[in-house]
Amino acid sequence: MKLKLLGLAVTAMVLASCGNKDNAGAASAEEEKVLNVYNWSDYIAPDTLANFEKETGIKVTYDVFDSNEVLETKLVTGNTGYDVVVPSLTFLARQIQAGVFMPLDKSKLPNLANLDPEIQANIAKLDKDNAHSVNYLWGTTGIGYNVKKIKEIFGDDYVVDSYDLVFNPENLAKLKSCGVYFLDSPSEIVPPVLNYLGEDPNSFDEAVIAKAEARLKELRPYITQFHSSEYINALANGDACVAVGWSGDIFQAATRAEEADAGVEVNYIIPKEGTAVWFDMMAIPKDAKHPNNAHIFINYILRPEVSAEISNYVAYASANKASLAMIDKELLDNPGVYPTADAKKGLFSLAVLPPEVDRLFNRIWTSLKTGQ
Ligand code: N2P
Repeated sequence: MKLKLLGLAVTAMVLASCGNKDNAGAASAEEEKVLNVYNWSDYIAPDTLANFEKETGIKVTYDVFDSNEVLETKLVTGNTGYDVVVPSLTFLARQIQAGVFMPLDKSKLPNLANLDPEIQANIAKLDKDNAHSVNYLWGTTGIGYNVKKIKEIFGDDYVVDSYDLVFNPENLAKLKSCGVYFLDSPSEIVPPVLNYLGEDPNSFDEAVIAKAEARLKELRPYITQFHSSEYINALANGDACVAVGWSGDIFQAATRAEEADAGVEVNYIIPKEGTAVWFDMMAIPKDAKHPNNAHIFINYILRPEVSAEISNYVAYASANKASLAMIDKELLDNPGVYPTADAKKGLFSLAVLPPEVDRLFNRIWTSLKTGQ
């Protein structure tokens, strides 16, 4: 017991001296020059990490995931070995409550000043004082489709502007043979289905959620694949003619299709009924081994030119106001990336799910996928 107390006292002293400016250099020198980052797949520019390593001498190990559920399972177990992770804001909110993250040391993040104050204020509703997280990019969930295939099946005059294309079983049945992808995540699909059915997308009422489940069961025979990243290539090479997926991923599919020059044209729309908007947040797990390097990395990403380069490459929207002048005009003018004021009215954030609703979502998903 005594030893333990002594240990605590020593730790407290070391921590106190780390907070002292004169010792900041020494403290970081003690940290090994490595950084472990866990980010979404297809979510960074090709040379971002190499440039960071060259400038800082910090070697980055970069792993990827494609759903909040996968990331959360790891975070809750702890000991992830990661120094920076990127959950969506509504997931981050309940992870903060679970004590998963350390508060950021804002004195190490001068580039926070580059962020859009309006978006920061919105984020602060779930991460008080923006204490634990920094926006990486944001986007929407919507419909990606093969322009020619949809015309072939529904006629030249058919306009894709509604979730009716994918959430109405009669329509989806016609698409099965050309490939239908849905995101493999209940939290991404159940709320838009509820919203399409005229219900509150964020209802916690079991009877209301059951309506989404019933509709998904009707749609199930026509969904050829549940996956949250493979739809990019599937759309680009013509293996899928429709996907419920994320804005930037679908624009990346459009770019890949164009580069392949094999006659595939891909487009993305925000359905007129409204859909989910989400914010992906960089945060540092409490047990991170390289928190100082993590701050250096987050501050690097916050540079206007670095942020713009990533945003231009992955086609997601940036909350970095100072970077907007460097974002390609084509992207800024694309209503699928930066929604119009009108489209914004229909966007909803996802709710922070209480554990029982979270369990219900997962049960629905398992039963949907296994057919039991
Ligand atoms: C990138 C996925 C975008 C993040 N492939 C979805 N929150």
